[in-house]
Amino acid sequence: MSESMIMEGSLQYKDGHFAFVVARFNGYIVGSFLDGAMDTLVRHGVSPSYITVVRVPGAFELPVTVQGIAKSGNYSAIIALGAVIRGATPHFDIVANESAKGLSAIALDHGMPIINGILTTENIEQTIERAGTKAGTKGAEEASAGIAMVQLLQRQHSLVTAINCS
Ligand code: INI
Repeated sequence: MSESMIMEGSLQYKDGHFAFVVARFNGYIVGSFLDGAMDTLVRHGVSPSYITVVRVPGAFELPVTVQGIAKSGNYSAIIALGAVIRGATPHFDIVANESAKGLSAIALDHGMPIINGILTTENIEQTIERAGTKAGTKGAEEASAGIAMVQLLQRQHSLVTAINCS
């Protein structure tokens, strides 16, 4: 029996340019996501000079900013970071849903990795658990997903090109 082809993104990567778009709202928490994500990118071989950080007021402003960066064509992946806490806002559902929908639409429109690092939680305890305590840091997960997706989409593109040319 012939072997299956398994395509997945490697976590070693040094060539890509990464942009973080970071919400200032709940900055204490989101700052820890950014620290974890930066640390993960650098430990996986990405040069700090290839990383750009853009700050926006809140999660609701993430998609429009990510869209502008995606259009520039200068980045391999964009990682959006934010924290929306249900107890803290009467318009939780609007901020949480619209920001996630916006990011998905940009990823599909541009065919590029847009990582949704917007944490949505019920309360501050759950939030703190994802900011480097019990459940590790969400930022590290998002950075790993960014590296893996850049490489996976590149390989997929090469494979499709090879199939089309054969
Ligand atoms: N923005 C967040 O990133 N997280 C929140 O929990 C939040 N709350 O609680 O309201 C929040 N609101 C601000 C929003 O993202 C926009 O910045 C604001 O509505 C202006 O458009």
